[in-house]
Amino acid sequence: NKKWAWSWPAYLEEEKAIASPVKLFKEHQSFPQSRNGFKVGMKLEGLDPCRPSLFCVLSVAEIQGYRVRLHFDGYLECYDFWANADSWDLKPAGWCEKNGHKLLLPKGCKEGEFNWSMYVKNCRGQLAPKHLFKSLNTSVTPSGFRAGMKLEAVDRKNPSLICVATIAAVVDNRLLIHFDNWDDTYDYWCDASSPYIHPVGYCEEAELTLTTPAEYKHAKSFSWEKYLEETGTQAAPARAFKPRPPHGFQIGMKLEAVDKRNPMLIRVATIVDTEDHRLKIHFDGWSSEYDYWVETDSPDLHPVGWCQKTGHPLQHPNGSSEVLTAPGQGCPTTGC
Ligand code: MLY
Repeated sequence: NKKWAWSWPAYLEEEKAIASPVKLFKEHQSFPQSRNGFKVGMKLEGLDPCRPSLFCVLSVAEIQGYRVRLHFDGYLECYDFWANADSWDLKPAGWCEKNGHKLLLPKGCKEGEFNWSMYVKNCRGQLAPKHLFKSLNTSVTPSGFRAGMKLEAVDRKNPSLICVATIAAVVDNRLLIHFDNWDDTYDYWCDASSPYIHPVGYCEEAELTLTTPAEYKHAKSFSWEKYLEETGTQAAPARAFKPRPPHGFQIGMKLEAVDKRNPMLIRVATIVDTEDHRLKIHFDGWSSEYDYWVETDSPDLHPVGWCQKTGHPLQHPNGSSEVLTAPGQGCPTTGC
C-alpha cells in the first residue's frame, strides 16, 4: 500500500479536486525565490498587525520554513505573531528613523534614550542584516498619491462603512489609510489596487452613504468641496486609483492556508465560497465552524506545495485515514 504517506497528488486524485492554479496567487503568496535567512534572536522593526500604524522593536522568536514568529521586545509572548520572511511589514533596524516614522520602543525604554546599537549590545542581541529584507529592493513607480490627500475608504473593522479618510503616509507603493477625527486603531496599509479605497465623490455617484469625520459639525450637509477648503487639503487624484480585477479562484479549489486560531499551523484547505475580493476557506477534515473569510491577497494563503518547498510542516486533513501519516512519522517528501 503506497498510500501511507500523505501527499498532495494522491489526495487531489482521491478527492477528485484540483489545486488552485499558481498564477492566481500574488507574488508574496507564491513560491519564494530565496531562503528564509532570519535567525532566532535577530532584532528588527516591524508593523504591529493589530495596530498597523505603529512600527515596533521586534525579535525573531522562532523560524518555521519561510515563516518567522516575531516577538515585541519587552512585551508578553501572547502578542507574538507570524509573518512570511519577505513581508513588507518587516524592516531593518534604523528604518523608521530614516523614513520619519515613529518607532514604538521596547517596554521600559524611555523616549529619546533609545539607540539601536546600544540596545543590541546591552541585550547581547544581533541586528537582522539589511539584505534579508526583500521588500527594500522593490522598484516603485510614482503613483500620484501623496501623504495628506483625502479619499473615501472602507473601514475594514466596520466594513459596511465608507468614510472620509486621509492618506497618512506613502511608503514605496503602500498607502497608510487613516479615518478623519478617529484614532489610529482603524488605520490600515494598502496599495493603489485595493478595492477598499475610492476617490472623493465615489459615494455620491454610487448613491451610497458616506460616513463623515467623527464629530463633524455639518455632517448632514457634508460637501467635499467645503471640507477640502476647511482642512486646506487636496483630494487624491482619481487616476491614481487602480482597482484590481476580480480574482480567478473558484469554489472547490484546494490550497494551503494558515490556521487563524493557531497561526503557527498551515493546513490543507478548500475554497468553499467566493466574493469579489474574498474567499471562504474550509480546513479539510474539520468542522465548517472553523471556516473563515479572508482577503484573496492575504499572506496566509499559499499554493499547493508551498509548505513542502519552503520546509514548513503541513497539517493534513483530519480523518483522511487512508492517506494519513500520524504526526511526526514518515517523510512527505520522499515517502520513506
Ligand atoms: N461602532 C463603532 C464604529 C466606529 C467606526 C469608526 N470608523 C468610521 C473609523 C464605534 O463607534 O466605535
